Amino acid sequence: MVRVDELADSGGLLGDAGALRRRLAEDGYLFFRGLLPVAEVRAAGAGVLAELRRGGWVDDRGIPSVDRRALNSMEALGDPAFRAAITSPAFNQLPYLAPLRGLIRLILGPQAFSYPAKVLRAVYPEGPPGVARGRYVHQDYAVSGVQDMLTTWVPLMEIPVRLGGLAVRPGSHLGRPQRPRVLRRDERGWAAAHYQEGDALVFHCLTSHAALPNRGMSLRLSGDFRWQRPDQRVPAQLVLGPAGGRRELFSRMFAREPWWEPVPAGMSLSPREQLAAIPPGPSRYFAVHPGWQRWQPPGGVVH
Ligand SMILES: O=C(O)CCC(=O)C(=O)O
Repeated sequence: MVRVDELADSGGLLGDAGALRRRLAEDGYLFFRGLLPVAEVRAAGAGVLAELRRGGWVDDRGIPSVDRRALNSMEALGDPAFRAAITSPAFNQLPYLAPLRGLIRLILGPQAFSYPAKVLRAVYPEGPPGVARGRYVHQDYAVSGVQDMLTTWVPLMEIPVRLGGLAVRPGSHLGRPQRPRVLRRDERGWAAAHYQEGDALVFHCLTSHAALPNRGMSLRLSGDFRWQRPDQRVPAQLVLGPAGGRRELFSRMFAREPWWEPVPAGMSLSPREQLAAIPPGPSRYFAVHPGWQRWQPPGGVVH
């Protein structure tokens, strides 16, 4: 098992934009215990699990199927049960909940928005063949090509370290870009937590992170929700969906829900490969390592 340090809880900084930005600039991440209402997170997790159970991913006792249905989320999207889970209202609602949205807006600015494209992770206990992409040490700048994009990683169930939650490397946002590699067992300097429903981990797009191996007996369920300011270029696929629809992804399904908020009007959308091919510009929060001027997007998708 990888030995990890405990994430620092930034709950005491809630409401203080300056202090939150300073902590983010120092550590590259912010962690909050119990930020989100447990009932909403539990409903999202239960809804996701119910869909996956219907599709045979787990049995009635929650034991994962012997045949792994998918290693990564992209592959999982080919499965109707996973599609039902990722399009469920309770899961989609999470980034629109006021404690999370309000927190991110305090840090990024009042117009910051979450991409309608969200990532659901249903990670099987680790075993060959292959290693899930989330297990590679990587930085999310490759996902969007947007400087100062923030990722929020939200556990949809209790996730002890043994079940392979997310680890971040504090301070790594101040370093150079990393080549993707699977996090080694003997590495030091990483931090994670025994996550509970309601917790949220926020990290900067230059912060190195990787999922720990799932050495448990159940699927690990979590969601990634990403955020940016509208006055920067916006990756089209994260707003319109991977197939490049004409309208905001999910707007047809959820526009009438009381929690839905459309992305800001008049933004400038570009293909994300184009944005992610360019080195990041200056950050609003810290001095970017000059090594980023030689940034090359990783060959394969590793987030
Ligand atoms: O949860 C995982 O497996 C990986 C998450 C991740 O890489 C991310 O949120 O960017």
